[in-house]
Amino acid sequence: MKFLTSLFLLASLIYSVSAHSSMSYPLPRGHPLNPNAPVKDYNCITAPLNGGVTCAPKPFPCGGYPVDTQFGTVLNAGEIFEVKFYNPGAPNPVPSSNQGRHNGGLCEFALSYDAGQTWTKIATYHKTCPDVFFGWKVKIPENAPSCTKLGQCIFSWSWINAVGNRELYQNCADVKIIGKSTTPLPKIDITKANLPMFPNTITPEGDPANTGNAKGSGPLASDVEANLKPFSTTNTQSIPPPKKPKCVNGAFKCKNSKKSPIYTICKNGKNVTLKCPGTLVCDQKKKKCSYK
Ligand SMILES: *[C@@H]1O[C@H](CO)[C@@H](O)[C@H](O)[C@H]1NC(C)=O
Ligand SMILES: [Cu+2]
Repeated sequence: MKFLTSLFLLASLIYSVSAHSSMSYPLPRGHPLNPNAPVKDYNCITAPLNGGVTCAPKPFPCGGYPVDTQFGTVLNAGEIFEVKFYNPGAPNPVPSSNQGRHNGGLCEFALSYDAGQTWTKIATYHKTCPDVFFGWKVKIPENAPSCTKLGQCIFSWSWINAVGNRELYQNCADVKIIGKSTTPLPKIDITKANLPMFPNTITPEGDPANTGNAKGSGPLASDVEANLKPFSTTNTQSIPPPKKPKCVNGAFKCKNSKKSPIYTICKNGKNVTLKCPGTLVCDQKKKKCSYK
């Protein structure tokens, strides 16, 4: 929570407005505008998991909101879309730019196929995120498999604010994923910090020119570029580097067929190039150095 003036504190006690933004596309669990949300959280959907002035702490993952009654969003493998944010307002769901940016910070977008137990981070925005005045491009990996079991398939936005109390925010959308691959995505965990259950403290870099509710400078071009790259090439950790074939220890090979002293011999799986001592030359038939 930002440090509030007494007037604003009074206003926020009356309306219980949390002055941050929430993810509004895809619409997350608990969101006042989500027609499939069994519980609509007008007051605290925008609050951090840590809780705040008028909001109780919310559990990780996803704030503990009930699963939607049906999928509201279908995403296709390889699809590029823009995540949107705003404050849904309270008590009426009037969109508001009362976004309490805390100078932005670190936004991560991730998929879960197991109800939020494990994650595959698919996009990262540094410094300037979130911001209701911009769209934030994300690509569903082209090799994402399908996910069709309601409650298991989650698109998550998590945010660690740059300025203010150390907090972790998360909204989770129930999304159906249509893919072609049958191989699970590699696990790439989201940044977990600033909560009693994740006690490490992280203060990411922010966007000093854009505080409070002001329009920030938008997504960094370098982040957009990185986020739209083919997923498999940006995540080399998931693909083991091709292993060099090892040679058979002791394998002996003369460099030239004609009386050269140069030969290679395999030691510990590697070819080592050596020279026969003195006037000896390499003899392929005998597999050793010998007299001419
Ligand atoms: C070692 O040398 C042999 C003979 O020249 C070659 O066939 C093999 O591919 C080499 N192996 C490696 C691991 O460099
Ligand atoms: Cu705040």
